[in-house]
Amino acid sequence: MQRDTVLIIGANGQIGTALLPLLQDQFGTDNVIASDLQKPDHATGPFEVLDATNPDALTDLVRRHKVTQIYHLAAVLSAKGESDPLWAWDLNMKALLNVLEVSRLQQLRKVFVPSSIAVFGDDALRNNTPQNSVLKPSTVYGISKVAAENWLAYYHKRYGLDVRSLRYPGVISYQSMPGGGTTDYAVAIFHEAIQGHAFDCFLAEDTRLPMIYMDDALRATMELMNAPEDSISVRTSYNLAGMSFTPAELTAAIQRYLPELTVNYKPDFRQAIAESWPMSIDDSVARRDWGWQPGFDLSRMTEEMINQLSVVYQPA
Ligand code: AKB
Repeated sequence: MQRDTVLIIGANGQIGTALLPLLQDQFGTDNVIASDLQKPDHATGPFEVLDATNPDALTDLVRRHKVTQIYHLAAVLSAKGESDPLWAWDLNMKALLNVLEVSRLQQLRKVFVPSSIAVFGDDALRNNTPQNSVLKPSTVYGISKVAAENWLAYYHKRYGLDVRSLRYPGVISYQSMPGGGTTDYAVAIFHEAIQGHAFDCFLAEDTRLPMIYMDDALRATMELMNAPEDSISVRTSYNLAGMSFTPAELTAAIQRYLPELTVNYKPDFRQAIAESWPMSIDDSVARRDWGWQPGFDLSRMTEEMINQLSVVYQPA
């Protein structure tokens, strides 16, 4: 059996931080190279400072460590991207094309590149959004993910590169904060609630969005990456669903544990982004192809977040 060496690009981000220990369990700590723009204070296992937009640096790293798989998690997200669209496009596309080209040239075995519900926009059904929908995104992040999905399919078809992808909904986790997304409110509210603070929500109370708990997002990622190659029928990106809720429903779920929580609704520019996205996702193709089943609904996720963050914010 071939021994894999895995590279995570964007290891300091919300998903990278939580995925690293799982990949270390599967492949062995020394066989997982974490990389990002800065070395964190407490790196567990090998870490490389990497700017993924630099093709020579990426090639050198892949060769030195004999990397066989890449998880490319670095991207500018939906809300942040809108502050400088050309910068976001440039960064997202440069890093993606470097990853694909280096993976092709160095003959990597597998590559994971996430996509997002941000690929959908006007003209897609907002309820139970189907796998094959019209993709007219409202943000530069969404445009870059639609382009990315098509590049993934192209590299698979033209070069046989085994590249796999999921359209993540908003990911909810306690391990680290997301940065620059439209779904970030659903993480930030827990941190404020647990500290006894009022929460200013940048979305209106009835804005329904698809979300997923980190454990489910990671399990989906591992299940997709470990699925037999011939079971993968989607080479753009799979729809993936966990749960769907509004800020008002999330507030009520948290208030079952922290009844004193108050929320002030102050919708800003992110409201229009959220309103262009699905309210719920049809992930039947992922269920059929590689057996996807979510494990966390709103109440189980809320209980888990409160339990985990109670430990993080425990008084010393
Ligand atoms: C964002 O809000 O931009 C991300 C996403 C849904 O991809 N969390």
